[in-house]
Amino acid sequence: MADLEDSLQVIENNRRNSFTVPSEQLYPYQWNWDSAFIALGISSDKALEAREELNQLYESQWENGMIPQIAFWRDAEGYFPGPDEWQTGNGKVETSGITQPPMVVHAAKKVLETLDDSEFLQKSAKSLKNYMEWWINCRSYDGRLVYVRHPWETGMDDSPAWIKPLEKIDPGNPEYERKDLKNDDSSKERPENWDYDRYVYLLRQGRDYNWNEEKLREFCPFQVADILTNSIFARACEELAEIMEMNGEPEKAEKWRMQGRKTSEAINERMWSAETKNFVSIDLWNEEKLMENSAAGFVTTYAGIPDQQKHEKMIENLENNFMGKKYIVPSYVGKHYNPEKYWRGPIWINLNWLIAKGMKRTGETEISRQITEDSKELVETNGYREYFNPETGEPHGSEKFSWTAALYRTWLLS
Ligand code: 2M8
Repeated sequence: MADLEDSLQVIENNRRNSFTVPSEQLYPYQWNWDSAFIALGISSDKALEAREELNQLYESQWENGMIPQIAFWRDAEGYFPGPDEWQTGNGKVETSGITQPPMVVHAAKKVLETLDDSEFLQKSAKSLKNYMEWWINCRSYDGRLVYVRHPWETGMDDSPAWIKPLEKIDPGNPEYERKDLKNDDSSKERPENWDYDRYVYLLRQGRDYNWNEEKLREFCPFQVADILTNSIFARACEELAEIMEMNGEPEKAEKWRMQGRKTSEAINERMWSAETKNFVSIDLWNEEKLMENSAAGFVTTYAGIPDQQKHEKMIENLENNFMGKKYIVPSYVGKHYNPEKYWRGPIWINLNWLIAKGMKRTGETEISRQITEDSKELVETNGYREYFNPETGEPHGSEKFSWTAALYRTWLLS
């Protein structure tokens, strides 16, 4: 039976000293946005552990401000690519050389609402400001939209939106051994070798350029303004402003509020597709909109971005194309839809959480309620699994998956 105590148990069992692994089975290290969702899920009743989770994440931050996607705090078997492949870190810990969506700002704000802790406030303010500045300095051409240079940075690894930009890459025949294909199910559900060859190509290119962002801006073939990352970034700007206020820095707060507005405006101006009736990502090499109908577009509501007209069209798309399934919200609909394949259709609890929150923020309370109810039912019927088939509710991927347990708790606690 899923409940507050049981979900906490999942997280505690996945905790390794000061951080929590997404799941021991598949992902035995600390992941950036997973840790943020985990901290969020325990922020109100286990705030000290949530603080520890985030402090540990801050410890992995690079001198240039980037908080990496993975921090390899322990030796573990069973994950590719591990530290030997990335060959980088910050001197304290080996890490990957890329990042993930900046959910950590929201998580830190939540912990700061529960804990009166000036040391953690100062530490968060400094670390998060450096991280957000890194996005603008190293990952933006116009100071408004930010870009990613690896599908793993988006968190939605094999989203069909990445097919076109990845098609431009000829990876040759890279040698590597995948470790994620643990059984027949994962072989069917995880990304294809076609995708992995290109993931590895981009990783090795980053390594060859010594993770130098300026050089990679010149040469990296995958440079995408991802709609999910930009939406989370816009909201993170608002919340960093609040953290700056708490920390007695009103001028910096104003600067981040402005940044949030600038990013939101650019999203409305540049990332809307009238044809798809959704916000979409852009391939920055040729300014091409990546027209796939991904649930990532709905996350714009999480930052209150869509103007009225676009909002209405987008809800029409959501109702007509995403809500016909038994459970909502499938992560993608369209010609590459597969209800059991990783980020190509299954329901993910973190995406549902972001969309439910966004729908509430933008006045779509009934849709928000429905997403929340479906998500809870999926977990209560099938356990804290990594993803779910929207047509049958059948669970897939890792068992006892940390962010599923953590975000389920936020619904029980609200
Ligand atoms: C998945 O991504 C990793 C690479 O980062 C992988 O497939 O090996 C994604 O679902 C990502 O969003 C998530 O953070 C990570 C760990 O849960 O797994």
